[in-house]
Amino acid sequence: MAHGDTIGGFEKTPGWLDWYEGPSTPTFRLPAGAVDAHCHVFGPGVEFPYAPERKYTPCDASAQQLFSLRDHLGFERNVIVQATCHGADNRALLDALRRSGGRARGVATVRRDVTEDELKELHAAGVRGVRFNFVKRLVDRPPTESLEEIVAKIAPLGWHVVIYFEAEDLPELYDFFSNIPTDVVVDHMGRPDVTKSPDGPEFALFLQFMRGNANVWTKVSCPERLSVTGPRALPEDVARSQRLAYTDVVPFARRVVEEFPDRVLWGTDWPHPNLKDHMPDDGLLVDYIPQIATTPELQRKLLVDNPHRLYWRD
Ligand code: 0GY
Repeated sequence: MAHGDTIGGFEKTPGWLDWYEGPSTPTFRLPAGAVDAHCHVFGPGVEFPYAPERKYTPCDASAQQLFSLRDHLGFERNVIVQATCHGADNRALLDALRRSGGRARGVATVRRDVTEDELKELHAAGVRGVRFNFVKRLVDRPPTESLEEIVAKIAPLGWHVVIYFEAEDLPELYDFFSNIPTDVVVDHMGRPDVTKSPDGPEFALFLQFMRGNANVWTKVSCPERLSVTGPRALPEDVARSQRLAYTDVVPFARRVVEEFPDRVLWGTDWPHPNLKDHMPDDGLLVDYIPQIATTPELQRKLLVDNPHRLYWRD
């Protein structure tokens, strides 16, 4: 079903896949206090227009719809990340944070000229970080000096920087990232190419980046985005009965969870922007978690302790 094709005068990017309605109930029971630490709101466009500089136009995905999903899956809280389709206009994000009753924190996008008062307003609403995006299909990359200026402005607030990049770009960005003085959170393990070996040089560089920088965390999220075999790597009856999906991503995420148990986060990535071949059942995504965090202790750190430490420390 389409979620508001042209409401507010916005027409979705051709081929856009809408989020999955009626997700299944996960078999895995999330621990009390679990946080979905990577998700977005889109619009609604009629209320919160999409940014003129956006590279895609999504379907609407409102705060209320996000909170319904949270409750259905068994999460208690969300970290809502500003999506590039809203540029540096954080109004939809702030509205969602205010509606959450303290159960959501946010990561915003700001420009170099952001003022102290604007940052204070974002902080009061629940923002605790900014996102720097280096994925070329999503944004035109801003100059490094502007990012350094932003870091200097947000560091005194105790915020962190979320970075999103493709694995092939890490060598070029490695030194810049290593010099960020705040905590740094890498989206989706730096997007490894999972057709390559988790023991190969590309993923080794990412692991080295985390080993060498104790301030770097990562989200072990988005198997649906990284997977090549997709949700049905196993024979369909086995996959369905055991609710195993995206198994080709497991060796990467499990390695990271086990080596850095105190610096990992997990999120659904709802409403899953820009997926091309399938839209995940968010219930099945939750059932991916015990494949990569295999003990109750690792699960508690990933889903409860770590996100609380980073986002609800004040
Ligand atoms: C994600 C991934 C994507 C998009 C965005 O802000 C965004 O537009 O993050 C993507 O297309 O890979 O993490 O949501």
